[in-house]
Amino acid sequence: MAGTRARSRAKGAPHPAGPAASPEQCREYLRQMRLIRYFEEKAGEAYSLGKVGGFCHLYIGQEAVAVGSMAALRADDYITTSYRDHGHALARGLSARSVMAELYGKAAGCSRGKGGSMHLFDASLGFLGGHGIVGGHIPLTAGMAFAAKYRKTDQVAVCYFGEAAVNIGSFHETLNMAALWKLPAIFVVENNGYGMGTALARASSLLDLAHRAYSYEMAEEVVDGQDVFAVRSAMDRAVERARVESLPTLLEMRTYRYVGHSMSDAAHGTYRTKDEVEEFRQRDPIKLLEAHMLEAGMMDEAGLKAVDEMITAEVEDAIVFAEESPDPAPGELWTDVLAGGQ
Ligand SMILES: Cc1ncc(C[n+]2csc(CCOP(=O)(O)OP(=O)(O)O)c2C)c(N)n1
Ligand SMILES: [Mg+2]
Repeated sequence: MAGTRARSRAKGAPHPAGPAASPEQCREYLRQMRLIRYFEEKAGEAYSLGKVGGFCHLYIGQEAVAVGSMAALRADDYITTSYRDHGHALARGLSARSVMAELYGKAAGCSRGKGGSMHLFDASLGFLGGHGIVGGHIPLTAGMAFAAKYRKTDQVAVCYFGEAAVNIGSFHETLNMAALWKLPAIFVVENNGYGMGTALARASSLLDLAHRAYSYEMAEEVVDGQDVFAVRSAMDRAVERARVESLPTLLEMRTYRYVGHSMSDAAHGTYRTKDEVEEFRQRDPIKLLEAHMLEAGMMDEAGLKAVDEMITAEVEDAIVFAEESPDPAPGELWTDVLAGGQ
């Protein structure tokens, strides 16, 4: 079946026992993943009600990738991502209020209401987009890595993108340059099996996408993107390689999105079956983590409920905040739009 080989690890083996994460760290992973999941569900609802304009691409199913990988970063590292960016922004520490307000196009949004869902930014957190052009941000990330190396700051630049971007020319140009110039960059391909409605096998001659790194003599790793611990440990290795040795890595995170590509296609789309989605839901990253925590005695049902209540309150508060916030003032129309422009 189309894309089966490339997605096999997302179905993969049961959750590995005994990951080296403290109970506190596990609770924090769970809090962030549940926050993203609920935020996305409510963002989808707000979009359907016409309260959010433009495009909206939800991250439901892929939460372990953003959460596990961001946990390995330092506060001054650089991050770029694609239009499917809400989860990355929240995992990086942008507040639910500032992200929701941005979706609503309000002045209190992280991009002052002018970026919307696909263009979340917060330079103070090194979060440099939110980019709508497939693969467009990959060379930008190499520039950030180059800046870090040039200034000898030992910062790392991380770039998240979907598997459809690996056939874009700039991906290859950037990987070549990053390897040649030994840049402290980490390229994280989130292989969810589909680029819009096109299965990977219909678009790529190579299904093991991490192997693309071989062409550039770059380190690579295939990772179970549904397992937050596997994501974290692969990212730890890549960060060390970047920060200490100033060398790039390509990480292929095998994951799956449980909802449509964007709000314009049906829940599971016509390009895959309900059964397929159901099969992948068996390895829901949140359920896997919860099962581990319950089994290890780190959390009981009451503890899970308390996490739920906390994140529900946070997201509900973000919605009220977004709804009640003012639109950008008309006088702001030309500010922050063009460098030096008025
Ligand atoms: C250069 C370019 N071509 C086409 C598009 C339209 N487009 C938007 S998302 C998308 C699919 C990308 O899929 P993938 O990279 O796998 O990321 P995912 O949506 O699965 O996260 C396409 C073709 C675009 N935004 N930019
Ligand atoms: Mg994809």
